[in-house]
Amino acid sequence: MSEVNFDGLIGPTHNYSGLSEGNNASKKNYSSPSNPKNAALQGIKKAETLIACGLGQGFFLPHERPFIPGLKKLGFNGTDEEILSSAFNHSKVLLSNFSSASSMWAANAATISPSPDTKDNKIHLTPANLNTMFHRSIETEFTYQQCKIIFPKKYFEIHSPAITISGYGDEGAANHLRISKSHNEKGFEIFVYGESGFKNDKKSVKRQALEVSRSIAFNHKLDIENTFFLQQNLQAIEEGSFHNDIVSLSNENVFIAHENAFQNKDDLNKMLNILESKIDNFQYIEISNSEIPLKDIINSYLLNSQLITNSDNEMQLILPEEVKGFENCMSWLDKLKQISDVKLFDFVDIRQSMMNGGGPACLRLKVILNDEELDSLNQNFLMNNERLESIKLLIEREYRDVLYPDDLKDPNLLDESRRVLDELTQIFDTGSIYEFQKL
Ligand code: SUG
Repeated sequence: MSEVNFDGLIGPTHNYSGLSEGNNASKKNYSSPSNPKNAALQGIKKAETLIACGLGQGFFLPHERPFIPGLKKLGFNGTDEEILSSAFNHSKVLLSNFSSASSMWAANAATISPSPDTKDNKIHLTPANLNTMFHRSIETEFTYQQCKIIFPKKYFEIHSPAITISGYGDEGAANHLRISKSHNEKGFEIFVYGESGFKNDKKSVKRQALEVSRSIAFNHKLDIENTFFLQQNLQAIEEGSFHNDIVSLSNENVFIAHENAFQNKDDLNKMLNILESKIDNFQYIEISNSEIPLKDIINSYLLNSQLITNSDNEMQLILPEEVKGFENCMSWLDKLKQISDVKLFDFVDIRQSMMNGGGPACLRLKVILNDEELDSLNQNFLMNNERLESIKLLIEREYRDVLYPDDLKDPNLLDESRRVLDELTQIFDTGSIYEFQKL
């Protein structure tokens, strides 16, 4: 069994529109100029780091943005140019919502349960409904379509997105952890939620409903004894941990979390006792507030790193460069080497994504597969040198160096984006999958 990551290829409209309440970076960088070309190349370089570790690497295609069909549904009409300009004049925020490149954060694309965990030995996948933030909710349909193209029915059960409960949604793998002796063994799956969808507590934005998490666990045919539900710490949410993958992470037998990651210590301890007794060499590493205060965990994105088992069977952490600015995080990494199986560290520059609150782990959807399942994937979505080179050339040629949120109304940007997507469908050999290609 091995880990393959599908990253969201960063699209040509990457921008800072301040759309995500509760996400500090998104709010802080509102209306700053973005650098789409640089962003996309940084994302690719991060993926290449994972390839160099010996892991399989795929990409999801960017979504069609600005999304003209969505604007039409709201009643904007005329030529594309007229639609963009009347939407912008009606509300800049509205146009930004239909123009975000947010599908880059593939950790929010879906929740996946690998085959050793499920009763029918199929891999179960549920595309996230992302209902809490409008700009993200419009990703679901195209993600669902892509999943059906990439992951074949013979091995994958692809569920329709979960129901939405008032303002709460499902944020996919960003709120899901798996712990197992090794990738091969049946694992324990942890679903992390913000609140019950039926509690109307709007003090802070809680994105994931308990009931939705439960429905996914149920649909994925998991063994209830191996499934846990933990609530995100409410203070952590208020301070900016809008997803659980900012304050905890796991890989095989290693589970790392900040002291303030989870709300209910009793639930956590009960679960830890079970994991301790069932998993050989289970390593739970808790970071205390005195070691690294919650605010530094959130600002550094230390735990939004990708913890992987590389092809030499060593555990390796892929961290954002920003961590180097935090002395307490750097000394904790020294300690981690001494006390755990995690021995290797790589730092990646994904600053453009970080400025919208997306670290290394946000940019990828992790899929655990055996060889047969891996061979069954649509290989056009998996990266080799040739495909990566074609994508890089396209980005160099077509992406803008600089983009301001107001540029989203520029009809040339729409044309450029369509050219990019059109060419990507040729590189990935998908046929016509975008709405504008079907006209
Ligand atoms: O949903 N940012 C994303 C960041 C997602 C990070 N993902 C994980 N933690 N797994 C979000 O808040 C900002 C868009 C803007 O403001 O323009 C944004 O959508």
